[in-house]
Amino acid sequence: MHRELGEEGTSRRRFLKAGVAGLAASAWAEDRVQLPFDIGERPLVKYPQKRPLIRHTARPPQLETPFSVYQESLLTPNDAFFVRYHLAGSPPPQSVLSPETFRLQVRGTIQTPQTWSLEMLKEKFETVEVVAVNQCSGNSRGFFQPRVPGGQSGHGNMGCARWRGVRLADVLKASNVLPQSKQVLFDGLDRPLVASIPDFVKALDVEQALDPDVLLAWEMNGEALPWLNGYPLRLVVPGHYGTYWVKHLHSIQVVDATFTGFWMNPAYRIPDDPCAHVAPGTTPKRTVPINRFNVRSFLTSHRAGDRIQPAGQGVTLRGIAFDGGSGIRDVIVSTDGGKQWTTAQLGKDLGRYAFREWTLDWRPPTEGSPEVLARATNRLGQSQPLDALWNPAGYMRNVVERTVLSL
Ligand SMILES: Nc1nc2c(c(=O)[nH]1)N[C@H]1C(S)=C(S)[C@@H](COP(=O)(O)O)O[C@H]1N2
Ligand SMILES: [Mo]
Repeated sequence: MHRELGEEGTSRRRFLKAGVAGLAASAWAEDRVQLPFDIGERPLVKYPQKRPLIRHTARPPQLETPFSVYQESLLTPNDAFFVRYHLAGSPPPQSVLSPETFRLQVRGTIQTPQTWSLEMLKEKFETVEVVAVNQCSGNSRGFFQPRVPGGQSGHGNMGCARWRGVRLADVLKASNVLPQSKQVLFDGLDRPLVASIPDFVKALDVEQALDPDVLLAWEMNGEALPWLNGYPLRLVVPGHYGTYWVKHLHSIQVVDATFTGFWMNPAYRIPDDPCAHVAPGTTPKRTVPINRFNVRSFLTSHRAGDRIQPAGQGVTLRGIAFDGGSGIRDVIVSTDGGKQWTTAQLGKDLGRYAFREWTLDWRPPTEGSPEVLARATNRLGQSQPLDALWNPAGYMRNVVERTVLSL
């Protein structure tokens, strides 16, 4: 059974651990957390440059941000930012990621193939910044009913950071993209360990790749990218699911056809339907590559089961909302399970790709178990469904979440 929304359990149990898995710091005991669904128990594990995070798999490392982090600050600290990899040969060892020897190749249907060092990129092109959310397509997959295969994650496979780098468009223009070009392929330095697993290569249409908001970034929240988040260079595709944000990026290839590599087809595809859903248990007739985020919002100030403190006084409910880049128009909040709704106050605007804070001053009732819902609408008028939509890969959950509090 689901515990209503909420978060990974706060009571930690200590388990004896026989050895050290993967890159995790050596430890004989590990803390464990309970994500708020069946089969949601996971270890909390510390990796280099990271605080203890919720580990889904060790090889490759897949680490989820504990939800309490979103209450801490609007920008997700680097040491708490989630980590996602596909290939067993990930992350590439630090020894091959030296900024001195690192090179980015640009080739394909362009007039001028180029090889860039980090230094040269920084010197030659204008440095720009964007605050943007990175969210995995399967964020919140663990809540899907009926269940679907794939990482059963809570809501912590998302984060918002200030990214700094150069525009991909500037780098492509310096190579003179030929008119027949259709797509741009991105490859990182991680590798499959067996030949049957295809290398992780992602494609954007040329028009998307020339969007001035797409960056080649080396910095996150004012520091070099952490090793596990793509050091020394990654693609940042604001408003688009994390699958396109290729880490340890070392090769850009412009092509004159639609790329059909495994990680574009059949992987990371959604039903070709405005809401990307099909009836539970069925298979979509047509699919398209996953692309922009739909609208989401979360309560971050309180967790399921939290007692409202101090009793009998007004409290402020606080949360976050974001979408695929139009920006948040409004957030409405209900504290009675969805009967009545009040418009929340929006916080500082860090840009149309960022988490937008919302707050609502509220006087709780004197009895009962208030059920809090938040529903965001973006500037295109798109909002969140009250009933969860389903698709076979467990992508793009954006139902209005419910949090039951106690008095
Ligand atoms: N090189 C490389 N880049 C990658 C991936 C990968 O497996 N290898 N996974 C992608 C996916 S699916 C996601 S959700 C994001 C996660 O970014 P993060 O690990 O920095 O949080 O990285 C993307 N970039
Ligand atoms: Mo992802």
